[in-house]
Amino acid sequence: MFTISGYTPGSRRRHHGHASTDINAQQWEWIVMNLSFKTTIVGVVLASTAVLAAPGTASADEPVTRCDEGQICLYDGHNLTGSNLQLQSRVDTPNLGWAWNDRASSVWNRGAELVCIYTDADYSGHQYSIPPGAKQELLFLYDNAVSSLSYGCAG
Ligand SMILES: [Ca+2]
Repeated sequence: MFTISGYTPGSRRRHHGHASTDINAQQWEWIVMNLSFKTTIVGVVLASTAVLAAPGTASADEPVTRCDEGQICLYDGHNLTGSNLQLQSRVDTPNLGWAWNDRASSVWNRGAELVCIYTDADYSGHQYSIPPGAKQELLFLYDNAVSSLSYGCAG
């Protein structure tokens, strides 16, 4: 990465020795070490900047916990991990469809009202209500089982 043009260690310049500004082998080593030290520092600074920047910056390989305010989000994995599905909070969903039927393992209700999840389509089967703002783990009967969902639990 770092190159100093016009100078090569061990080249003929060193052997002439008449100019006091010539860089000897030891000095050259010091320069190289110093440069690589600085390079390392720059690398570390860049790395820590990247780590600090990560939480505020959505990137493609970040876990998908994203859920817009006002939405109801279903997650493929527990603890709001894996793929997610965002649903409009005021819309009832009688059937989650083939892609998300019996799939969710956690739910984040970012809507303003209670949300009910059901293990069968058309608001039947086991029912569980999730308060507004709650992040809900789906376990046992509810894990990989949710098939419909109603806003306000009126379904
Ligand atoms: Ca089901």
